[in-house]
Amino acid sequence: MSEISQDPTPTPPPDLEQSPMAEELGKIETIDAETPLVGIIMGSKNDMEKMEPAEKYLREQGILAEVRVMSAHRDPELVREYCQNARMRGLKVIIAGAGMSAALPGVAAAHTDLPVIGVPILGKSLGGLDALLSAVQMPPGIPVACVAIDGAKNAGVLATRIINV
Ligand code: RP5
Repeated sequence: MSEISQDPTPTPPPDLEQSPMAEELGKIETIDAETPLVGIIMGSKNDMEKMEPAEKYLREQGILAEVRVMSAHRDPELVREYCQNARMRGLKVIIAGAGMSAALPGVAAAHTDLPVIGVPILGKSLGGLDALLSAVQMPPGIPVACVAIDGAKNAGVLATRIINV
């Protein structure tokens, strides 16, 4: 039977500043500093140019945003998963832009309790009213804060104000 050796002198606690754990904590802080606070989503890559002013304004304020294309009707599962995980991932606001019968802002709001800002995008017909009404006329309990048609810059401004409350 082998003997278990016992060291009678207890090991002194490691200096936290120098410990591997301190190094890891340092890394986590670095990652946190780079976590996007705003998710900018849009129904089509063709919406990108119209949505760019939101990202630009946020960048000018030093607020990191991530930009994703996902359609409420073409990628419903992706939209659900993204919005359900948004708070856990550290996002504070979702900006959702879409044209035509723009379901994306409302669907996003249905899957998260974060503030959702809708950007109705001018399509080829109805002067953008289709998208405006789809975003703005949400039933009670599932709010979308809707900016003007093609009003992406204001979505960035509003998101900044929400974050700075
Ligand atoms: C919406 O339908 C998109 O947000 C876009 O504005 C509109 C047309 O989509 P594409 O045919 O340009 O992909 O889903």
